[in-house]
Amino acid sequence: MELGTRKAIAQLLVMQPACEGSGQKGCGSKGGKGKSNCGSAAGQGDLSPETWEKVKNHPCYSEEAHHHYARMHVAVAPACNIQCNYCNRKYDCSNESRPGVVSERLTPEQAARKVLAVASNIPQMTVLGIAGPGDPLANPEKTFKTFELVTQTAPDIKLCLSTNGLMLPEYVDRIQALNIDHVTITINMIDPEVGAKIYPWIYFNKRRYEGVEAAQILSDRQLLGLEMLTERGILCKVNSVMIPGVNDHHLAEVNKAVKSRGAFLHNIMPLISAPEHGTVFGLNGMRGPTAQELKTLQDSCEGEMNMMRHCRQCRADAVGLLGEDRSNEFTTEKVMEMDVHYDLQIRQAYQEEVERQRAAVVAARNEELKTLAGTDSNISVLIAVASTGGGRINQHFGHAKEFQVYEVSTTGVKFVGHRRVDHYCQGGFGEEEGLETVVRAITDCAAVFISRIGNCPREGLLKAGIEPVDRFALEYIEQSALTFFREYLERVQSGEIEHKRRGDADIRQGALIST
Ligand code: CLF
Ligand code: SF4
Repeated sequence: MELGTRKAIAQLLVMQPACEGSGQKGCGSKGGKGKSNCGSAAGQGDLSPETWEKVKNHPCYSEEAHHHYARMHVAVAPACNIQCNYCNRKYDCSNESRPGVVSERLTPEQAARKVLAVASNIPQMTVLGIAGPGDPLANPEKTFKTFELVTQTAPDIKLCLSTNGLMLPEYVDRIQALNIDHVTITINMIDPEVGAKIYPWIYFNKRRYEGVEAAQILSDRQLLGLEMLTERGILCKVNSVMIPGVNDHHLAEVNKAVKSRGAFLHNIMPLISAPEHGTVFGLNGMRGPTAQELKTLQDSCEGEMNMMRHCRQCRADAVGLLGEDRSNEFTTEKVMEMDVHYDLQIRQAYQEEVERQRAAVVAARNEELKTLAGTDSNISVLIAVASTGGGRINQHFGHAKEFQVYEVSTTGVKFVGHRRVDHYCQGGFGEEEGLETVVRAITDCAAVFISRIGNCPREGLLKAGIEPVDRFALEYIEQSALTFFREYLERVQSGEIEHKRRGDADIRQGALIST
């Protein structure tokens, strides 16, 4: 490697401390054949080498990868061919993060330049997704043109598509021809009676359909599209929005149906619903699930296939690691002025370094896990963690915009979700009200791991029965969680503390702020 390249990597690693390792078990299953275990040392588990190659640096398809690798979306697809009662694409706000929300719509040419600009600045950006703000396959020419341009100029970037599935059967061949290896279909029902409560209409074959008839057509097309993709070896993820009182009890059936058709991963996400979003569900006061309701459903489906639990319900123009949004750094105006220098060698060298560190973290976790071998206990605890990425506990309590939540037991440590919060520190001062929202978001956790914390929030958390832990600052999350858990069991055994079942937590919606 040339000296210049080495210098560039060193510089990037200093600029991007998030590229440090993690030891989380990967998610996913064998392409086309349902559940498998990705819990081996490097996260590969029993995936075939070909499948592993596809998922290892995709932040959505591998939970482990999401600590290290970033994705970006380009908003080239404004139109949609169906209406979902949880969607309103008119609303935009820089403080808002949810699917369908964007600040700028791009042409394919603008999008391709933006991809190069991001790839030059964020070498761990490995995936380009088109996810809206409407439906990519209701805008097929813009969508496929964008993918074509990116394939020509940045061939190492994985292509990813997210669709409602209505037009999917028509485009499966084109998707395959363009090497789009990852497709997400949002499937909220397989029963059209349930579907009629979610979709007021669809527009198909130059005709508008409503009610049960519309839902039946949509469901048939979604399942057909899924089958066609998996037959061709394309990895499919199914997203489902959990809508309490509408499809919450039905999603286990959806899970079985998509598994039997070869879906790789199922992502059950909470409904985002508030009156100010102007959606039908929001205006009708439909609530989203609580944290425990969501986890219970995900846990119940996990026996059927692997569940994605790290989804951040991104904007259609999101940029960065999941859980951060750097889209403001890459507006069209800024991208046009940027000196774009896409260097494949630098990107590859950077990613090799990420892989080296990732493997080291997995090894550290596995070593720590050995200390629990032979321990017999049915206790499990949830732990909230403030992290900016890299699998490390590296964020000040007051700066956290979200907490990652892990469940620890004698069998190991697993990522179970994230909780968005308002910054506790506003303008350098802690907010009493801010602490209350944090406590509500992580009240089901026994401890919160942070790199630092002030005295006021420390006392407030202790009062709420949540132990603030800063002694693992900058250490690996999973290794630290296992150490904490081993000591927790010892403290319970000695009578120093009492293990209690904790309450349910709020899922805070739409508070991710662009930086
Ligand atoms: Fe984007 Fe979706 Fe591809 Fe990921 S997002 S198109 S698969 S690159 Fe990921 Fe964002 Fe969740 Fe989507 S966290 S909303 S699952
Ligand atoms: Fe909105 Fe997507 Fe539903 Fe279309 S398919 S209405 S863009 S959520």
